[in-house]
Amino acid sequence: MRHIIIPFAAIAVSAAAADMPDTSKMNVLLIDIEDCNAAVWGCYGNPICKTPNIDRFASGAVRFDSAYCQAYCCNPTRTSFLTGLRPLTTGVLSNGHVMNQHLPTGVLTLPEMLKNKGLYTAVIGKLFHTVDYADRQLATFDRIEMYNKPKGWNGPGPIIDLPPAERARTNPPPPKGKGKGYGEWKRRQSDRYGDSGLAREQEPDYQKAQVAAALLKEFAKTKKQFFLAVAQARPHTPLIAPKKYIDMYDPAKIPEPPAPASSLRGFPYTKRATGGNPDIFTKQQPTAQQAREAIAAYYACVSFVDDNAGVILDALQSEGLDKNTIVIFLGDHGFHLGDHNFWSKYSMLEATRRVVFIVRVPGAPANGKACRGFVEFVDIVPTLAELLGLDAKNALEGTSLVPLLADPDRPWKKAVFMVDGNGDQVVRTKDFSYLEFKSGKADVPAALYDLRKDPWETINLAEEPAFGPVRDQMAGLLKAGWKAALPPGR
Ligand SMILES: [Ca+2]
Repeated sequence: MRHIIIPFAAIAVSAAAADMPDTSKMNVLLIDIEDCNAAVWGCYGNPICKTPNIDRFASGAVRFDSAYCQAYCCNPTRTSFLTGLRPLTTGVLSNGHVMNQHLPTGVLTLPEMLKNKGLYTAVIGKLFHTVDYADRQLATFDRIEMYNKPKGWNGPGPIIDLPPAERARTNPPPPKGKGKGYGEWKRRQSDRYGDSGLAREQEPDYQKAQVAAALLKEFAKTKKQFFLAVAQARPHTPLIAPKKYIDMYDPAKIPEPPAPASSLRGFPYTKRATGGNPDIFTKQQPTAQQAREAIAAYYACVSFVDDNAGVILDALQSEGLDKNTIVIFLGDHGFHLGDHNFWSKYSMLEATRRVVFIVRVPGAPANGKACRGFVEFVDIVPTLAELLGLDAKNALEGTSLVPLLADPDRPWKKAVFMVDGNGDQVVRTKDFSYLEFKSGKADVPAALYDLRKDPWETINLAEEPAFGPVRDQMAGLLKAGWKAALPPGR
């Protein structure tokens, strides 16, 4: 079995760690939301979308402005950030890869590491991609709420009685395995946006926040060190939310998406830019009006999630747990909102790579500041391993962020990396992004963007002779991989 690494990390960060409080007995609260464009949050600079709860949380936490996921859909990104390993190591490269059939022998996931350390572990909603893919890992949880239970799990029943999810009752899918009927239902479901037809109290995402508040109340009494993961299904498609959130945004006041098709040169995904998308507008591109309506609906979903996060964070505070709980707020990967004529995910571009990622460690010197250094989701496990003294066992492929929680301005990684299930890869530095396509899904073998002049990645410079040396350099960095981009002295 491979062994770690934590001793090395602990020595290497000792200077910064000296400024950090003793975190070894702290609890961990992870709020993970689905398919979130990082730029929609007020604290990330969005002037329209209203997110007062997370803005307030960020004002007392470290907001990572240059945070990147390692894969662009649920299963590979979650498997990566829950193991501290990159997708090429986990072997989980797409939503179709069953985690327990691909993970190398002996690899632990974060909840298992925390359980081994003696924490009480609880999960509300989705953490791993599906219960079938991670039954062994889910079985280690002390509590599972609002999610399917793995075989053999024998934990306590629901902490509060909730009515069955209205959505499932009012709009049931046809039986799975019926082929076309199910596919068509799924498409229509996913393509919807606007009023969900439900009151906030009927929405499963709000109910998850209620359950979280109840569990936090219990944790305040039992005083056991805990790990609690709470999911939010929005702003994943369908982009539906209670009417009061939809009414917050007037589509007429939503600006046109950037990077329109007319601005693209040497674009890698021309077929997709003119045809259907995954998850929404699946058959054809939206009209300009539909695009504005969908963005407004996305903002409504984000404001809804923000309110739910506020319920959880308020409960943490009112139970007196905020001073002893590490809080991580993240979106599992990004989302296109009409830029490049793209909707949803499944591209190697910035809108899917960049993620919302805010961390509050009580007493950390950098709380209240933004960190602009490159960080990756694969850094989460090394960070918690250092903060809590976990035996991660896995040969971790990220870098503990503890030094940045003490000093967010110190020099850090020079690049971030992402892969997809087809062998396509991207490396992004401060000035350039470089994409290599192996799958045949793209129309070009490579793309190079000068982010200093072209932050929306519209003009592919890969074949420009003047950029030959840059392309060679970026291709070399992509080949050398993450170890060639580590922070100084790591
Ligand atoms: Ca997702």
